[in-house]
Amino acid sequence: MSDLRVAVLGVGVMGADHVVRLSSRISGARVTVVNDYVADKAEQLAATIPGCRAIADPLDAIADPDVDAVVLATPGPTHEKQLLACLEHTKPVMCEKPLTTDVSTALDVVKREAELSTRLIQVGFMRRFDHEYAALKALLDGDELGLPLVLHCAHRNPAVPPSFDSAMIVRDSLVHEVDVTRFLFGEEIASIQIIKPQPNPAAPRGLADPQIAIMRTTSGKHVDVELFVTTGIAYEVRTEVVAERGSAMIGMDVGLVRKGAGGTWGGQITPGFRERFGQAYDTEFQRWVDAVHRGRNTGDFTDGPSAWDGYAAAAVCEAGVESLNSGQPVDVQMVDRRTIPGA
Ligand code: ISE
Repeated sequence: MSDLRVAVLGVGVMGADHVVRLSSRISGARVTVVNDYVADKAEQLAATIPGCRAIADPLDAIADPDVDAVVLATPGPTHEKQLLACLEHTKPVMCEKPLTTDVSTALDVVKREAELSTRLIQVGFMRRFDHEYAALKALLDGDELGLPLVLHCAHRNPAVPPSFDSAMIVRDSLVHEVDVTRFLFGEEIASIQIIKPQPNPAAPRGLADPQIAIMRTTSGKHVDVELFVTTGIAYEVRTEVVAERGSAMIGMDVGLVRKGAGGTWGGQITPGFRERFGQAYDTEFQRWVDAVHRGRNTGDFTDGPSAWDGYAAAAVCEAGVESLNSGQPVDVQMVDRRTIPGA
């Protein structure tokens, strides 16, 4: 079987990571094209990968005959056009979140893909591929814990870029817990409220950080998430499910525990999401590449979160941003999936 020829669009931190991943750790694929709005960056990166070229226009990169599949790590506002181009050329695409930046364009993408009666779009919610999340999901799918009732989460970043605003804490950070909730519980989120406690004095002026998100699923399960993106410490993502017959927690950072001089003991917290979820990204990409190879026979070029999952997350985040401004609980507005055959 010949290697999948992949174009990586957007080679900032995440995209450049994916280029390295596809070129060194993933089997069955190689990067043949890179693109970035900073042309020099793409050209310099291409020069380090045998058989890889930089193409200046993202739509030309998608259409290129030397490209079988596409990775989008470009800024969110460019996704809609690029996803539609992938659909037009029938090229499988792994799209980093967000699917698109608003609910109506996300729904449009879902409908356009459904019209093709094939699955080409996978959304990069990588936590579903993390060993700990996968173990938690397996536990919940068995019947040992009984009915899950409550989900408690903490999502802490050491720092965020200066461009990060209060709404991005919802759209860029909380979006992962939105997907985790839908993944673990297998149901949609019906309402969301964002509470703004006293802000961290060390946070940039005007940034509402920390935030507490309270969500309710359609069957009435409760989810709370502490979001705190300027801790100055390290990267912490903890998730605890409380169920009918017990509870389970992941994200304790319990790797190597050392006991040492001075009667101290302790270990290491991961510095950032690329380290914490490195294994998840690798697994996600290997499974995606394998699915794209299989897709020629199955018509499904994905193995993970779909365009619908991207749309559902956008709908919850939209309601979350409304609540961030009003302080009130907001109902999530979503179309009924059954009205879009094939979605
Ligand atoms: C970032 O964009 C990510 O996607 C990380 O996974 C998340 O933990 C972080 O909060 C976001 O800013």
